Amino acid sequence: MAVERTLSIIKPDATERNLTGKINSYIEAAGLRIIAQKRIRLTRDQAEAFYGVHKERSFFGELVDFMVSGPVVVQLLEGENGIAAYREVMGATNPANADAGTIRKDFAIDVQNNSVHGSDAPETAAVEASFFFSEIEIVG
Ligand code: RTP
Ligand code: MG
Repeated sequence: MAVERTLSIIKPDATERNLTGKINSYIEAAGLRIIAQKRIRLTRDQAEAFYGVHKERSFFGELVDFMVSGPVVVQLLEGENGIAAYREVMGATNPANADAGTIRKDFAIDVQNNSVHGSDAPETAAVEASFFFSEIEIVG
């Protein structure tokens, strides 16, 4: 196993309900370290670019509307097998299918308002990290 970094976003449904600290406690309990973090408001261009891989999907417009609807907290996480470790504690995309004890099971509202994003592979993690953070913002 290798130490990996992964990009996390605490989504608008969660910041709206003041859940940042609770979600961070799940992240840290999973053995991941928050090595960079900031609260921002995504522009429509940024949200469209970030989720560009989904632009042909039926839910793309709604997804972008949701991601710009309020503040988000973007974070860089680091830990052993970090990408998979975070996906595991996030739980399934649809909270109805998420395992007990996961962030989405405990906090998500529905398949769209699902509280967190996590990178899905080393290549996307690197691209997503540099989308939001410069080297001087990261203290590993
Ligand atoms: P994410 O990229 O945010 O970490 O989520 P994911 O990998 O678990 O799911 P993905 O398939 O990449 O979908 C990205 C986000 O789009 C919204 N979504 N809405 N209405 C729908 O059927 C639907 N499906 C997905 C969710 O916010 C999902 O996390
Ligand atoms: Mg995804």
